[in-house]
Amino acid sequence: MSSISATGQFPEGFLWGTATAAYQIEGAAHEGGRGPSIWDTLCQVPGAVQGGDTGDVACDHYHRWAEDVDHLDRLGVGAYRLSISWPRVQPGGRGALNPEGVEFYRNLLDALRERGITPYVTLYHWDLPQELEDAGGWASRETAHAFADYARAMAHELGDRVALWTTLNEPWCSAYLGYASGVHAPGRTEPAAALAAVHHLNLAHGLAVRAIREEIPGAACSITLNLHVFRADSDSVADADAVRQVDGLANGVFLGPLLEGSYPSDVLADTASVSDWSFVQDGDLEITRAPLDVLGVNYYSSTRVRRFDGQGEPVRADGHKTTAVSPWVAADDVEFLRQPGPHTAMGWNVEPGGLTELLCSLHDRYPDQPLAVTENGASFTDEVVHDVALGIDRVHDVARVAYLRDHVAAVAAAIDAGADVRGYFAWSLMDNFEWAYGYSKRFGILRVDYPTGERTWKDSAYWYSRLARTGRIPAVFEAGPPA
Ligand code: IFM
Repeated sequence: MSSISATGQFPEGFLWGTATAAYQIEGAAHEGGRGPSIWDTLCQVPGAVQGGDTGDVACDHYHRWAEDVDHLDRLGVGAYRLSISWPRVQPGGRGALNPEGVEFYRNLLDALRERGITPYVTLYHWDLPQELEDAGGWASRETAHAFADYARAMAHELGDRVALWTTLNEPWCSAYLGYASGVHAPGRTEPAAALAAVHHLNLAHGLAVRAIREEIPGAACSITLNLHVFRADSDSVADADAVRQVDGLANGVFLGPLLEGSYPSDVLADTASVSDWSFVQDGDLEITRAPLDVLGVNYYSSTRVRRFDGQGEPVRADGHKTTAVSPWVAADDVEFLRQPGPHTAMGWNVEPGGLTELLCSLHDRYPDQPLAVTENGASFTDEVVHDVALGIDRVHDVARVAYLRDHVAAVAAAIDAGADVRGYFAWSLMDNFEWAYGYSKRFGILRVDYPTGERTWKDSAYWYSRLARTGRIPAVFEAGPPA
C-alpha cells in the first residue's frame, strides 16, 4: 500500500478539525450569569496583558456562535474542539450551575451535531473561577475535587452531545506559567506552588475521568498536553543532562503519572530544594493513571537548551516572556537558546520534523495509545486586501498555509512510520485573545476584525477547507477561493 507521504491522501475516517478556547473567543464576560475567572482578574493588572487587552468582548462568539457554526460547516471540517468556560456554567466553581451558561453550550453542541460536526469538548482551558483561586487555586488539593464535581455536572447536563471529553488543556501552562513565572493567570511566582499545581492538575484529570465515566459509562476521555521537543545545543554530557532535566519538568511530570502511574524519580531529586512533593498522597497515582481514549498533543515549535557555564547571565529565550522567576522550576542553570529560523510572529521556530519525532516517540513509548494533534498552527502578521475581481476581502497568508501544509505532511510521515494518529486540529478557527499577548498575535484561519467582529476567510481557510473535504494535502497554490 502506498504511503500518505507519497500520495498526500489521508485515510478515510481521519478527523480534520479546528480548535478554539472559551476565554479566547467568547467575550460576554459579564453577561448571562458568568462569574469572574482568573483571566478576568489578571487582565486588570497593569502591564500583565499587552495593550491592556481583555477577554471582555474577544470575538463575541457568545453572540455570534451560530455564524461561527456556519463557518465550520462551510469549511467542511469533521470536528470542532471547543472549551467550556467553567465560570460561565458554575460561576463560583462550586455549587449551583448557571442554567443560562449550560444552555449556551447545549445550543452550540446541538447546532454542531445538526451539521454533522463532531464536538471535542475541553473542560478546562485556563479560566479557573476566581473564587477557587481565592481559596488556593491549583496549589490546593480541593481544586482537583471541585474540578471533578464540575466535570460530573457537565457530563450529566451535556453527556450524549459530546463525542470526546478532554479534561485539561496544556496543564504545563496552567502550572508553570500560572504559578512559577506568573506570565499567565493567576500570575503567581511561587515555584513550590507550581509543583503542587502540577500534581493537583494531574489528580483533577484522573478524578474527572472517573466522574465522567461514572456518569456516562464508556465515555471517551482525553487530556491535551503541550509536550516539548528538546534539542541539546551540543553533544556534551552537560547539555544532554540539561535536556534530561527539562524533559522531566515539561513532559515526564505529566506522561509519568498519566500513563505510567509514577513521577520520574530524577524530577523529584532535581526539585528537592523547592518541594518534597508531600502533596502526592497514597492512591493518587492510581487515580491519575486513567485509561485515555486519545492523548491530545499540541505542537508548535521545538526548544534548544544547554547547561549554563556560569559566565554572565543565563540565556532565557524560551519563547515566553522573560520574567524574574523562570517557569522552569529549579532549572536556573539551564539556558534556553533562540532556535535558528524561520520564526513565526511569536518568535517560535518552524520545525515540522519535531512533530513527526514527537508523535513517533510517543508511539514507541506507548504503542497502544491513540493520539490526535489537538492544536497546531502559526501566528503571522496578516494584511487584508480587497480582491476587486471577486469583490471580497482576502488575506494572502502564504506563510501560514506553508506552515500548515508542512505540519500536516509531518503528521503523514508519523502515520507512515506507524504512529496511531487519529486527527488533526488547526489552531485556530479564528484570530483570538492570545493570553498575555492580547490581540497582537493572530493564529486564525479566519480573520477577526476586532472593532466590528467581522470574520474574513484567509487563504489558509480555503486551503484547509480543501484538505478537510478531501483528506488530500492540497498544494500551497491551491489556497484561496475556488476560481
Ligand atoms: O492560544 C494558545 C492556546 O490557548 C493554547 N495553545 C497554544 C496557543 C498559541 O499560543
